[in-house]
Amino acid sequence: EDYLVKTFNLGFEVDLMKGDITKIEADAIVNAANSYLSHGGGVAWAIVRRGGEAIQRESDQYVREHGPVPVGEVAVTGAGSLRAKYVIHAVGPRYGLEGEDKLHSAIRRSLEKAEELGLRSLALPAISTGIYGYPMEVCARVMASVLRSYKPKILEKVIVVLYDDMAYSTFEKVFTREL
Ligand code: AR6
Repeated sequence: EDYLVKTFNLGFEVDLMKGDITKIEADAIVNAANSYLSHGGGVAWAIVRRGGEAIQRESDQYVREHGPVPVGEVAVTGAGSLRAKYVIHAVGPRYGLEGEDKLHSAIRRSLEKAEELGLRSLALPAISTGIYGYPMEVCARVMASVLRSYKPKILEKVIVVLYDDMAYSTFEKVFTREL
């Protein structure tokens, strides 16, 4: 079961949770996507499995219309049958090929896009730390840095959702030190 584990107050609320992001109640959930929005593995696959194929179809249409999503950028689709209103597909960097600046950008653009959509709450996974190979500690540090410098307009709550104990304890350690 999902349960709230730790809250940080930065003027807006940051919750660290351990669990499955597809089950989180938030206005949007962020997906760790690739540039082609081809949701074949990891959290992307879990989102389509639970939210339905409409998310993949909308993603395919997005890429046909706009071309591939650049690394460090985001694209938005509906959320199918998920509880969220939108999925914000963030394309993170591949470890060794693209740098931390792109991870910073993918996270920051996700927050900005949520605000453009008029949303109050957003759930974020540990982008780039699965198939794309980034160390959990690096992702935690980059996410802390984005959140620390972020000045929200209407966004009230960011829920960072970690899939396992190792990921959770790494984020807790880094966020406690840096937030
Ligand atoms: N809820 C929360 N976190 C999850 C879940 C879940 N249901 N499932 C996995 N994670 P990854 P990437 C964690 O591989 O590294 C896909 O094929 C996982 O443990 O999903 O950015 C895309 O289509 C890890 O810590 O994303 C791209 O091709 C984190 O989510 C590529 O993978 C991210 O792992 C993107 O790779």
